Amino acid sequence: MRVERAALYLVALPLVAPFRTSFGEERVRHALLVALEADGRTGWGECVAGSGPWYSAETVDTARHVLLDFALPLLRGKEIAHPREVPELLAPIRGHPMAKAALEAALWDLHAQGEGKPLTKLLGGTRDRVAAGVSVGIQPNLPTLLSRVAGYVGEGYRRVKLKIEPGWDLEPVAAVRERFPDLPLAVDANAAYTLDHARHLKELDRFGLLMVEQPLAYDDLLGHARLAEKLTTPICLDESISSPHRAWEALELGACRIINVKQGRIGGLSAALAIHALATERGVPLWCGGMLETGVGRAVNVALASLPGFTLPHDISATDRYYREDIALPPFRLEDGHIRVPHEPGLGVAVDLPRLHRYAAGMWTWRP
Ligand code: NPQ
Ligand code: MG
Repeated sequence: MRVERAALYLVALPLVAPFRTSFGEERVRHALLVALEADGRTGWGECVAGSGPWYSAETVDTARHVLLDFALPLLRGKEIAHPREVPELLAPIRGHPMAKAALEAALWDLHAQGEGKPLTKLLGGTRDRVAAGVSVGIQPNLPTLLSRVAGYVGEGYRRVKLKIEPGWDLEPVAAVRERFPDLPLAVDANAAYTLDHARHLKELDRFGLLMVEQPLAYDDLLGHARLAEKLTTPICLDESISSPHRAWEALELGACRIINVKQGRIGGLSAALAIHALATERGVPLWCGGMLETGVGRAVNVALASLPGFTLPHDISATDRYYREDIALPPFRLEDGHIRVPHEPGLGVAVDLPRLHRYAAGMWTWRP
């Protein structure tokens, strides 16, 4: 296939409730969508960058700039036989994994449509449904937290992840653990602590948590390795794992025992497949993280989570956990605590163009 035209859409989708993490609060998800045209078909990809450089250095605006001015031009005139060729084509661009991943996803969608197969099949998926977990933001108080968690547990979510930060950690975890003694429970600090907090973080060990996710800085693999020696709770890395090579380094150093895989953070599905191969070889459990994706990115995550090495419940929730109205249809629903893996050719979701335009905050086109 050869890219004949590209369109980028910035959408502003209101969240059903504010989502607060240690790095800030979001009420509206600004998402950058990429549509590529080839052979009379349209392939879709979603860039997971946020509106500001808080979770990672990239933003929707840096990603748009890199896509339009550098990444798409590298594809000009190129006949692409398989989306796994994309990382090499984009290799001249240093960094910007979120921009690259969006482009690669759109090419996987095009390729899957061309083959008449669902994305799960092309990736090597072996499951027809994936276990749904839910990520619960920092709440104003404990009663609100408990009622939110009770709501999600009642809906059937298989695992709850609490966002923590200094001042909102041991108390909320203790309260949730007391009310739900058997609930699979995890915490995610989004890099809010330092090694000086090691003794404090050690207190988490008594709650039987599945993992503590990204307690320290995004660029501190060695610090995580030191902390891991002190904790019995497994450390899972998210922000720190920016590539398959970094995953290898983290495992070699003992910086984590679990990896949160986000294809959008590590440069695309090919990189996710590489981490899957590495983790399978080493017996390291994986799960698929979430970035408040629209249906486009959610469909990519669901397909990836269907691979055999993704053995822990994911941050893949039903569409209605985040959005009342999504720009892609049909919405993903919770069925017995799981999300069904689409079996239609391509991503298995269709972008609703009237809705896309209704929520659009910007649109750009590119031709070779
Ligand atoms: C995480 N996601 O695992 C991320 C953090 C996150 C579901 O907890 C805009 C852009 C909003 C990026 C909210 C979940 C975001 C964002 C949360 C990333 O660390
Ligand atoms: Mg995280």
